[in-house]
Amino acid sequence: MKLIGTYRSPYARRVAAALISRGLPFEHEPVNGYREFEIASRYNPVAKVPSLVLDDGEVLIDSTAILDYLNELTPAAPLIPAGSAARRTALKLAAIGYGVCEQATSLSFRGGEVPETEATRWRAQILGGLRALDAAATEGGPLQATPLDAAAITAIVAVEYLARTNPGLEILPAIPALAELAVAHREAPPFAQTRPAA
Ligand SMILES: N[C@@H](CCC(=O)N[C@@H](CS)C(=O)NCC(=O)O)C(=O)O
Repeated sequence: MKLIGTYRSPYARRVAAALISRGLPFEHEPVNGYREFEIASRYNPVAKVPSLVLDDGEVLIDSTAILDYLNELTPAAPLIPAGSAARRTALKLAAIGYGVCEQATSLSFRGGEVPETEATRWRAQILGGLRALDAAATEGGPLQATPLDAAAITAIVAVEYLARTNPGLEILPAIPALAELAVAHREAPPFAQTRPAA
């Protein structure tokens, strides 16, 4: 398999972290979706990363769809837990982590250009998402399950992405359980091996 997408993209990074966490070998082509349109569009008609090129040449796009595929490869340690309620919870939490990344991107790229009301809404969306993840990261919560599932991987990637792209927000004191989860896994291979330079 070959993963297309720089780890500066939280979406590419969560796929890489999932691959590493499940011991799935892959090559990596660190394409920047914003700056390398031509290369990104070779894999994805809408020129976004990540894409995942399978060994038979099939190309998967979109991190959520890619994680769903990886989940099929790892039935002994599912990335998306089996069972209706657990599955719904994991997908919901992963979507919240994804949403935090989206709004963090908007805030860091365009926060200075938009009316303050818009930036305030983005900050509130980020905080709302992080608080929901924090509640799920408390003792016995779904984000505490081991091995880490797609939701927990996304949550950790989201916290690190937010800290890197919006360092002024100082949000960590408001989300102690989630911050602790991120710290506990900071040096684990899925995160240490995919962390972009500051
Ligand atoms: N839904 C997609 C979103 C991917 C995405 O927005 N990737 C960004 C990089 S973080 C990108 O390549 N953007 C290029 C562009 O929008 O022109 C996924 O989960 O993979």
